[in-house]
Amino acid sequence: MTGKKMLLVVACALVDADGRVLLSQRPKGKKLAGLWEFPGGKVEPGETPEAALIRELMEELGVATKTDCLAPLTFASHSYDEFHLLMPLFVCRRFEGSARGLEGQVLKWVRPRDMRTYPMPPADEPLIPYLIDLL
Ligand code: 9L3
Ligand code: MG
Repeated sequence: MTGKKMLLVVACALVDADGRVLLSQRPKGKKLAGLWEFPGGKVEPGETPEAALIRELMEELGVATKTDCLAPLTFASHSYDEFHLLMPLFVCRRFEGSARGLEGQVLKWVRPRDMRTYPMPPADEPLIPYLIDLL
């Protein structure tokens, strides 16, 4: 028992034709600023994880995708001071539009084996080996 609130956040490994995955740098002023994360965000009440992710990808990156194009890969379970984060990671290889940092964030397409050189939030880092295995 931690007594912490559980926070459900969905994240995506967006994969390009070369097997690179999109990382998004958290902007200044936000929590964990400067760290490179898998794009995504909080699941709102009444939303499915897939719907939340489709919404976030459009809001943050201007990328359109569909539930059929989201494959569950693994998840993160990580305790922050204020809450416990549960974060499913989906893989998406089929999407429309070229990703842009619509919230001012810097984007980078990175091979999973090169991700160690990008400082990540502690929840995201343990997900890298699953992407190395997959891609
Ligand atoms: N978070 C961690 N890794 C990620 C994402 C998308 C989110 N790949 C954490 C950071 C915040 C919380 O989840 O503590 C909520 O995310 P946001 O709404 O601040 O982006
Ligand atoms: Mg977000």
